[in-house]
Amino acid sequence: MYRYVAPAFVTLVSAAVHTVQVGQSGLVFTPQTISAVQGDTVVFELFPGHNVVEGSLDSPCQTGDDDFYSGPYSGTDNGAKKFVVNVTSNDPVYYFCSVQRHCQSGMVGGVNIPSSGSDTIEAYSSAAANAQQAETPDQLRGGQLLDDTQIASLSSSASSGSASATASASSTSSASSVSSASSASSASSASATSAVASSALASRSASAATASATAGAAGVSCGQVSGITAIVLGVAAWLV
Ligand SMILES: [Cu+2]
Repeated sequence: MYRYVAPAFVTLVSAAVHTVQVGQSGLVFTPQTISAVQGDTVVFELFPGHNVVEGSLDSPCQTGDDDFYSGPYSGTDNGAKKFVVNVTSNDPVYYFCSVQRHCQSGMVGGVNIPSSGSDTIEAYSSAAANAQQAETPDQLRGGQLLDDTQIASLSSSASSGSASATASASSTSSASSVSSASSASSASSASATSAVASSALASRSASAATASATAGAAGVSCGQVSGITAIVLGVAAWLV
């Protein structure tokens, strides 16, 4: 007599590409804050006379050794200079423009910034107003300058949910530093875990993967480009 055993292993990967305009509308990041999850990508479009430097809430307009910096604006880019940073955790990340007194004037922004309490972007902005001087790193770090073709391929990778988006996102994660430490349990790994649990229950059915993919999509907050990859590996074994 044969028994049909078909456990399904599901890996769910979601990635979004978020675009932030740096100085297109004056001394502001547009949007000022975004929500992103580990594995997402942030594309900073640099406009004349601005840059983006990662900082911390405790030291407004100052940067740390592991923080990202876009490098200076070259003078001819006008939004064509795109600095791409990988989101390596779900923790808040604060950043500012270090040109002249832009930071003190409120040119600050962030990822996953609390909307209430003492850590809001307004709190960072008002603390920045009192900073003596904005700090500019010596050279670009913590991200990559990519051209439109490379950005497009990044976006299409994310929307098709291919493994390459994940691979390129991880490849620079050691150098990049959207946050100091990656959290042990990301939203995506949590989704993957629940997907495995669901599929174990559903066993032979692909519906578990569909349900989990829907749940994962709900977690993609920016939504400019989102991709969901559900890789279902069904292992069927015929046992005597
Ligand atoms: Cu600026």
